[in-house]
Amino acid sequence: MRVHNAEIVNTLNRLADLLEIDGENPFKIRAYRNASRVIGGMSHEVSDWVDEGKDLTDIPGIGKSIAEKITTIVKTGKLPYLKDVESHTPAVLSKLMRIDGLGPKRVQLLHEKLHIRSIKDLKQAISSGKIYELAGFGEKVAKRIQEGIKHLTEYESRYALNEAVPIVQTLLSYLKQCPRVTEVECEGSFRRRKETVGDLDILAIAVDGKSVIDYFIQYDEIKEVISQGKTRSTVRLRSGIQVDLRVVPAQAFGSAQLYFTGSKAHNIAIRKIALQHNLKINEYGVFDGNERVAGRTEDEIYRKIGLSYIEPELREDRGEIEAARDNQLPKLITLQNIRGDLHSHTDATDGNNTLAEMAKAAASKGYEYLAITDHTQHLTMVHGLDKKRLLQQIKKIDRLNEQLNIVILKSAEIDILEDGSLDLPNELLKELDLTVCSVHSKFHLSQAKQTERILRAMDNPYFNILAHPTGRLINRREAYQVDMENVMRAAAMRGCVLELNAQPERMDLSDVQCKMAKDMGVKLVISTDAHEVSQFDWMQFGVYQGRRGWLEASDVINTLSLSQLQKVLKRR
Ligand code: DGT
Ligand code: CA
Ligand code: CA
Ligand code: ZN
Repeated sequence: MRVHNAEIVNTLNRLADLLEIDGENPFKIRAYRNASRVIGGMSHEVSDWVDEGKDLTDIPGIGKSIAEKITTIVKTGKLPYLKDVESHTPAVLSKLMRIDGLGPKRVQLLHEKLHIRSIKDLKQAISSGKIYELAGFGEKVAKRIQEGIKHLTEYESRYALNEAVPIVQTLLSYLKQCPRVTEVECEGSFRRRKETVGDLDILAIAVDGKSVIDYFIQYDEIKEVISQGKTRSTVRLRSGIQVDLRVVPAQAFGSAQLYFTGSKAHNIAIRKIALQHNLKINEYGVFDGNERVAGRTEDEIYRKIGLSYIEPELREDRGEIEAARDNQLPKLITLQNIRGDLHSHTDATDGNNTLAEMAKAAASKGYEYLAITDHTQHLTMVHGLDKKRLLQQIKKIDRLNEQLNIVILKSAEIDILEDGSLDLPNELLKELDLTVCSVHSKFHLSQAKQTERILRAMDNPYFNILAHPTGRLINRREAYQVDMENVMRAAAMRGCVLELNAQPERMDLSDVQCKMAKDMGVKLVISTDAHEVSQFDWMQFGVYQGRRGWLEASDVINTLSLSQLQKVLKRR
């Protein structure tokens, strides 16, 4: 049995929710939430650390008591302390906490007075009007809860791609050990590299489906077998994610891949094209009347209907089919195209590694350059660099640059203040090789004001990169209100660059926004915003997102050589 980060995250979150409903000490609760967030964003598996005997308290945000609990979860798959808590506060209440409009106090009240234990109970209490008997539950609150329930079912139980990756890897390697399986792959939104995935769609080639299903349901990460047939089965894993497995013969693998990779919209569009060729496509093959004319590979299927091969990331029916017909598909960016990272932090501010450690790690990735972008001092970051410390860092970089086989670029992450000015004077900005500018405060300005703020900032000739341009945190914070089209137009005109931030919880720009930027001629940069060396690995996820946004190497400035990059950064 292997315990993945997603399972640890779920367990700690549930614990925090239930303790909050119990009215436990807020500091303790915050510590659990914080730990869960840190683990959710990690690029390596905590269970590997435990196996290697590493000290979990080395992970920032994880103290001794939580480290012990995590170790228990990893080693036993259980947490006795959570069981204790659940004995008086039912686990389902944690789900109710996710609903907008319901905090711990209200959930506690609902449970105690109305014995509500599920969303169904809650809906009933609203429709019967029982809920209005409780203090503080008026029509307005009830309405908000109803909206919240809708929102919950949209977002609930989607997993960040980085959480899904190790879950898929272990499952695939298990299935590959099944002697009857000749090929196995994960399709669906996972193969399309969506930023979040709902469930996993596994496809295996084998002649004898039943023996593969029998083998599959022995998998030790399975919590519950939901259905089990001769060639398909659905299960829920301990990490909470649902898995659909289908077994097909080799001759239909391509058509099954195409079907289960989706998206649904892409499939529907492909079928229409097939009909124009008097062919019928389904998950078993391409048929001319009753005769199967293709199906073994996706490539052969696309060609049969007059299209060139379409990469999974593009399959959303957003113009890829027309482009494939006209031989106009983009040559998508790959991780190998990336020559450096232009957003990273050190232990001089809120990072966990030294400047030299970060630079060496970037060099070992084969990068030509790395920009160090520690925060400058401002209202939200009291430990940010002031003028003196920034100048010291610049000197340190000069010395290191003589020793290392990577060029460290001098930079800083600079706040865009409410009035659109930058939080460092131009006399200091001119000492830097580039600037990374971002909104870290006043998220709630009106759209007009927020847009104006960013445009004013871009007017500064030292402004290079707009970092995490929407400010959203997936499942946690909505994007701030901004007229993105206006921002992109301004960026294109001024030669400013927009960042695609590869932190798993940020991933802004979205795929659609990446494509919009490309179409508007705005240059992008894919950056990890790494706060420790292992986070450089997030680059892969940024590249996936960029591929979904049709980006080619030429759209992204950190595919350039250093000298070409320096030209782009020279606005002045
Ligand atoms: P997810 O799981 O919500 O992240 O998204 P997907 O795209 O993985 O969707 P899922 O798991 O419901 O189905 C997997 C694929 O199966 C989907 O991408 C396309 C195909 N599919 C599912 N339902 C339909 C359908 O009603 N019509 C067609 N043409 N294809 C479907
Ligand atoms: Ca799926
Ligand atoms: Ca599915
Ligand atoms: Zn940053």
